[in-house]
Amino acid sequence: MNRIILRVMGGTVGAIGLCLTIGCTFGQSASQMEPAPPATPASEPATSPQTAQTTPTPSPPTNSPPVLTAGDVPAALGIRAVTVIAGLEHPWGLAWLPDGSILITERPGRLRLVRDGALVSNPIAGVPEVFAVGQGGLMDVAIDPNFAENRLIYLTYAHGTEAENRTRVARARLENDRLNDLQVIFEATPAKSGNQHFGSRMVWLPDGTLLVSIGDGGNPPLQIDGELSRWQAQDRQSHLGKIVRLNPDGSIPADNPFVEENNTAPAIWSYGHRNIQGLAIDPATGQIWSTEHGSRGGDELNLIQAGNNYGWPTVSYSTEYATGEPISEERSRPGLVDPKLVWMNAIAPSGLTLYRGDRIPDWQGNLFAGGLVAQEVRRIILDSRGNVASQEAIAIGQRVRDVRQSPDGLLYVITDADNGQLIRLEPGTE
Ligand SMILES: [Ca+2]
Repeated sequence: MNRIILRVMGGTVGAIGLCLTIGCTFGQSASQMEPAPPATPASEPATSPQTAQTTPTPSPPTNSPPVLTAGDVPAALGIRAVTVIAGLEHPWGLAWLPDGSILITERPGRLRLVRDGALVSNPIAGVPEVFAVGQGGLMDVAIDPNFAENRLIYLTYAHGTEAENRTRVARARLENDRLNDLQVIFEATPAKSGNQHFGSRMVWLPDGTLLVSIGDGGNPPLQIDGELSRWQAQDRQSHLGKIVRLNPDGSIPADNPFVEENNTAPAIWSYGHRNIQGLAIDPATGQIWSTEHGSRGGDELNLIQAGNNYGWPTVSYSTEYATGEPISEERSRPGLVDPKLVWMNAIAPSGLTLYRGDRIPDWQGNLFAGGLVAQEVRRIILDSRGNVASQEAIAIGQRVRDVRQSPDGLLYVITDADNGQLIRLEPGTE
């Protein structure tokens, strides 16, 4: 890992300069820099859908080199974490209903309801059967923008077997605490083996279409069609390693970026992704942000625009779990979009939210990224051009699976554990 860091320092002076201005620490101990690779590569991760309130007017992306960061960042001050609910089994995603109650998925395959501040003891009935192994299971939950009229909710989940599985999206009507009229609206193609990289975050665009992240199929030695599964991310006939954009019934929007091209899956919105588990929209600007796991190190924050190629695995800052060798000798290439931020040692980014609440004015327009390995929420402060200016850490002390803004303008976190928690972040000390 030292070798990798040195190469960064030797080759990306501009980025280091930026990094120094935000207090990145390249001098930490080897143990800090090189977290042991998890037996099941770590962490995977997350986000739930938010509905934008305004017409998007994204500012043009800038081409600054990514900010590279490693090690600790300053602690956020004046924020306390309050446990609201405990006893959730590996919760993965959450979404608020119009009445203020909260739907929370549990990865083993249950959909829970928090009503009036208490966990309803019986799970919601009617959830589809899921492939609940490794990183797979019941994943994200999203509420239809017209939920008040149609009662529709959307679920992402892993479906199939160890030998052959896919990320699916289904929708159903939530009526009297059960799901009715369940309908599978999307299934990623091709099928893959193993139990890694299901992606699965959902975000609504202001035009009523749905973005869904799909993972690349898994780490070596997993293969699809005779090559490493990770290369699916560069195959535009495959849904793996992509963000797809769907109409609410699963049909393909006529203005998706590749609908006119031959030999390209028309659902694709962006590609070259490894495993996006954080996906968020800025309701003020319509900008779409994502976080994705690198292999070993090299986790990324990206600003997503339709039709772009985000590079995996052609270019990457991360290294192989098994050998520590670079995934690629190249970290950037013309035509491939660079990340905005690279966590050189993994935080294992999970859920992502762009804060537009009014309870904590200092947080306006900041990104909040959960970290599974980091066991914290990273506050990411953007400058007026949408580039990363600085970061702070809100310690949680547990693997953070998702972070969302609540309707009342605070942030809520769920933690990835047998006894997972729903935690509220609010102004205060102690
Ligand atoms: Ca990338």
